[in-house]
Amino acid sequence: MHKNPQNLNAFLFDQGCSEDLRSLLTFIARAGKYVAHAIKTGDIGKAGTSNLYGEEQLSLDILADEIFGEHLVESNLVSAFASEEQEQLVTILGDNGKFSVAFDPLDGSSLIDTNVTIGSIFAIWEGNGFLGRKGSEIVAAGYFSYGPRTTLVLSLGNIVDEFVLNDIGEFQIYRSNLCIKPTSKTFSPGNLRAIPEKPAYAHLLQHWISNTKTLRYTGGMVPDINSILCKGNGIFTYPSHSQYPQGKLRLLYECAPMAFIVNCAGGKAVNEKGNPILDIACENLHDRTSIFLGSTQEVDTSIEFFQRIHY
Ligand code: P6P
Repeated sequence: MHKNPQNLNAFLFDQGCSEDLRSLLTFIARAGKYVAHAIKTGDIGKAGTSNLYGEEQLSLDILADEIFGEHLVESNLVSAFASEEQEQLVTILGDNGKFSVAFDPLDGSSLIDTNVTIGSIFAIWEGNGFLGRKGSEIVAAGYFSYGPRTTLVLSLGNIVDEFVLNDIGEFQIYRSNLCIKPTSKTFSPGNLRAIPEKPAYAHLLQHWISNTKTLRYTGGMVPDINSILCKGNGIFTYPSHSQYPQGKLRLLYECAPMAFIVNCAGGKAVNEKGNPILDIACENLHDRTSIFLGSTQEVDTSIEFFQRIHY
C-alpha cells in the first residue's frame, strides 16, 4: 500500500504517461466516478428499451453509456468510440482525434438488483477506428469495480495498478504492480450450460474440484476477474456453446481489455482453441469470443482438456 497516495493524474505523470493519454484517462476516471454515484443513487429499474442484442436495458445502462460518451467528447482527444450499448461506431473527431475508445459502460448490470459488484470496462487504441485492430495494439485498458469501494484497475502496457476512489472524489493509487501467479487456488467457471455439448468442460471442472480448488463465480466479469488480479491467482473460463457459437463475451470491450490487463500482470488469456485473445483482429465492433483467462498453468490445463476431445 502507498503511504502518501498520489492521485491518478500525478501518478500517471510520474509513470511518464503522455499528456494526451493522461488527459483522456482523467476524463474516463471522472466518468467512472459519476457512474459510481449514479449506481448508488439512481433508478435501477428497466428503461423500457432493448439494446442491439435484444437485451432489456436498464435506465442505468443508458445513463452510464451517456456519461462515458459525454466525457470522451469533452476530452477533445477521441476519434471515435464503440460502446456495447451502441450498434454503430460513434465518430467524434475522426482523423483529427488521437485515440479510439471501446467500452462496456455497465457490465453485469442484470445483477444490479442483487446488489453485487458490477463494473465498466474500457480499452484505448491510438488512431481512428477499430476494424482490423488487435488487443496487442491497446495503449491503455482498465475497469471500474463498483463495489463496497469504487476502484479503478489500470494498465498502460507494463504493470497493473489499482486506484481507489477517495472521500474527496479522486482516484488515488492503492496498490501497484498487481501480479498473477502461474497456479491458482480458485476457479471461476462461466457458461456451465455448455457442459452437455462439451464433456471436456465437465472433466476440467472435475479436475479442479479434485485438486481442491475453491469456486469463485458471481456472474459478473469485472468482479470475477478483479478477484484474480487482487488475489494474485485464479482461472476464469467462458467457453462457447450452441447458443453462442463464437462465445458470449465481446472481444473489443470485454475480452481484449481484460486480456491486456491480465497479460500485463503475468497471466494469460486465450480462446478455447488456444489462440491468444490479444492476437484476434476485430472484424466487427461486436465480435464475440470464448475466453480462458488467468494463471498461466491453469489456462494451459484448460486448453489441454479442450483439445483432448475435438468437437
Ligand atoms: P452468465 C454479464 O452479463 C456478462 O456479460 C459478464 O459480465 C459475465 O462474465 C457473463 O455475462 C455471465 O454470463 O451466462 O453466467 O450469465
